[in-house]
Amino acid sequence: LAKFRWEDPLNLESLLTDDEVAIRDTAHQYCQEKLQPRVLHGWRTEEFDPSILPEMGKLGLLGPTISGYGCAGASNVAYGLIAREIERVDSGYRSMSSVQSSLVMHPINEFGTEAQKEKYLHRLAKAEIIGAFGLTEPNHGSDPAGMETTAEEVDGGFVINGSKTWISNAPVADVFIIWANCKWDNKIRGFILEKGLKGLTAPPIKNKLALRVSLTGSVFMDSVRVGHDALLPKTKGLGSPFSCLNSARYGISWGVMGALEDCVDRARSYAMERHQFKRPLASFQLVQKKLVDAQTETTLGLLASLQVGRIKDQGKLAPEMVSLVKKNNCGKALKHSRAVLDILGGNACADEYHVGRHVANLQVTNTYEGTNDIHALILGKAMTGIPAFAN
Ligand code: TGC
Ligand code: FAD
Repeated sequence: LAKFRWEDPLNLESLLTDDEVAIRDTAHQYCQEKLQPRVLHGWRTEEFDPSILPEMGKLGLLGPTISGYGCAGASNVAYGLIAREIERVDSGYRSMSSVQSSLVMHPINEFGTEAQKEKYLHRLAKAEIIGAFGLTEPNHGSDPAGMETTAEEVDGGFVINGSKTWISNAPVADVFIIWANCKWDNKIRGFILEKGLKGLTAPPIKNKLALRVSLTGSVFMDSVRVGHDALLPKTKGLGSPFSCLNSARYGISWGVMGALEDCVDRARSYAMERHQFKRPLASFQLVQKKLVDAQTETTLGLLASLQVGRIKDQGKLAPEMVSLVKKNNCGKALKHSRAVLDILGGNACADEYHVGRHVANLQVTNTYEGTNDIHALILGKAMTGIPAFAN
């Protein structure tokens, strides 16, 4: 009989290519050796560490699925494995890197001109410049179709007016992918705005209860003038930002499983060492059940994301597949990280034990890029043909 390995119960490892294993190992080593020692300082201070994204860029971890422009041209599964390793340390680190890769580099690669790709992609891949993605607005989160940000065509280019909120990386961004309703045909398009433009400001949102190692901000655009070359010409309609979300949501589905794996590892070790009633906590049935339930969901969630990644690599992805794994994995990560946190007893309250930090982060991952309930409605529409969110 084969030996059961609780760390990888259904042998996910056997389903990865050699290249994917190598990329995963590079990411794992970097994250454990370089990121993990910095996470508590970042969490306690909310200070942005400007060396982190360039370090990731040096290892080829940014925009890894893009071919050319200094990017690795790796598989979507490799991208997922990277997200899992980064989020094993902290969702905020994964957030700053996945915005750069999926929400800034991806739209430029997908919807940009050759000149835009040449101008931005190399530098984004090395994180010489940092990007942000502005879709959410103060009055329009789950319902971006109602956005109030506008673009008006004027002599020599466009004028952009509006505001965005809860935008990852915004306070340190050099480039902003901003989605705006174009006044001339009422269609939503993407624009590349550069830091320093007159009328563009991006103040931070401080004192967050989660994702404290990554910066989040608002973006205000008061008659910001840009040239015609700021338009991402292949964007047209809400499907364009949503197609970027397909990529980012897919990455999150892997990432949150990494965070849950870290919670399980830590809670299990704690339960093995800590004694009550003259026995290790790990000997109590209720404790074992919490660990097993969490590890089961991690195993199933990772295999589901692997299958979605393979389908994505074959170019046969339906967006609803991404909704399924984003919804399931984020919801399960939140629920089971919360359950295994109980194993730490009073120490759950101490940030050195790390699990509580993951739990706080996982509330946000279950919310951004479409809340758990919004993904239920996307899947409900697919099952019934009836859109529950539409008028
Ligand atoms: P709906 O009528 O369903 O669709 C409008 C057009 O878009 C197309 N479409 C998609 N295309 C590609 N991929 C997808 N996933 C797509 N979903 C829809 C659709 O075919 C249609 O095309 P067309 O040609 O017919 O016009 O639009 P709706 O307004 O009814 O949408 C409803 C809903 C709920 C699905 C949508 O609004 C939604 O997904 N809301 C959630 C919003 C969201 O996810 N925001 C994320 C902001 S970014 C973020 O959170 C980054 S955090 C990053 C980090 O820090 O890691
Ligand atoms: P709302 O849309 O107001 O929803 C509030 C509640 O109502 C939710 O529970 C929701 O599920 C529910 N609800 C809404 N509509 C329905 C319905 N039809 N049926 C049933 N329930 C419904 N956005 C970006 O564009 N770029 C970023 O980089 C980015 N980064 C973020 C980083 C952080 C730390 C956070 C917290 C958010 C970020 N966001 C970003 C925004 C995020 O995508 C939104 O917060 C999210 O989409 C939800 O929108 P909302 O906050 O306006 O909530």
